[in-house]
Amino acid sequence: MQRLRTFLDNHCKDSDVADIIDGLMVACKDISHRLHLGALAGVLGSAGQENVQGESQKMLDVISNDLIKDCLAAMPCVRGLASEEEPDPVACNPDGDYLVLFDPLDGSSNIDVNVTVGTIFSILKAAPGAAGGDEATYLQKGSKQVAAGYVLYGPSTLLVFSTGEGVHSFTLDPRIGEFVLQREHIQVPAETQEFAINMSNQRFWLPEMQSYVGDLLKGEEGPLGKRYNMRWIASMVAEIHRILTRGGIFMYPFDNRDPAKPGKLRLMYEGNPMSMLIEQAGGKASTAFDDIMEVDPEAIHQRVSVVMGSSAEVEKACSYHK
Ligand code: FDP
Repeated sequence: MQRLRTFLDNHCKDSDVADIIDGLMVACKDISHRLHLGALAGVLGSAGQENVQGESQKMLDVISNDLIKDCLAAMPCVRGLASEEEPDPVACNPDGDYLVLFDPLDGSSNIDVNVTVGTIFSILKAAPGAAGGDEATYLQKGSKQVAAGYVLYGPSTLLVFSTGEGVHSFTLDPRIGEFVLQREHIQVPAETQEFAINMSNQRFWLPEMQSYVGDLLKGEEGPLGKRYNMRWIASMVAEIHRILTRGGIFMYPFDNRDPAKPGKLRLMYEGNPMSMLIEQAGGKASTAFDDIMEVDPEAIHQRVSVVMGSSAEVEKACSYHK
């Protein structure tokens, strides 16, 4: 049995990054505990307010955000943080070298129905002298991430992360309160017969995406020559975890439902960290036109079109957009 801290000490070149991941898990264990208590913890339901994206916040969105914020702010190596639930980046310790971006509780519309949700994080190096509250210092491409990961709160609580040398997963053992190593160097199979997309948005997608998904639905009689199965959990962490476990393709493409919101997912704390994990595991992550991790960010809460998973299938989806 290998504990998370031992693994980080042996595998992380930078002890600050090890400290951040280890420290974040203090908050994530607390979130996990509250989620598993559910109604007994009195934390279900709406917080009665909206976040910066205009989405209604759940009580647990707010609690998780506060827990992670407090945890990071206490770390000397963290210069600043940015969260889905914070309108602006928050300065922490001026001498810290790192910026942490996170979605405290992704898939939170699933909380009240007791379905898997997760915390997503991305770690970037801060530019010398930049202030932790300065948005510009966060606007780095995904390819600059020094680490990324998620914690999945499901039947068991899992941590999956990469520091740029493969993807590893850990399971929280509630009997000892520690994350223990489960799988090292996870690989996504290149081929798949499973796709995930919210089909109710079909009429709003680009014609190219409609044509690709149309061909998936034609199965073995269509041009792709095989029968596909579909999954939609409506929780990106659960969806990406399934793909890291058995392959698949996950898509949340840009659509024309609301011109002010061309896509649903956020680049800096959803698209980029998940892309790093998928690519470190041998998969591909694209906007359908370009690599997600090569998108030049213009704002902290920027949205991105997402097509990621098994490499051969992502390439196929992208070929419809050429
Ligand atoms: P949620 O809004 O519940 O936080 O991050 C956005 C996200 O969930 C993803 O986790 C999930 O994949 C997607 O939105 C679900 O979108 P739909 O509501 O369109 O199904």
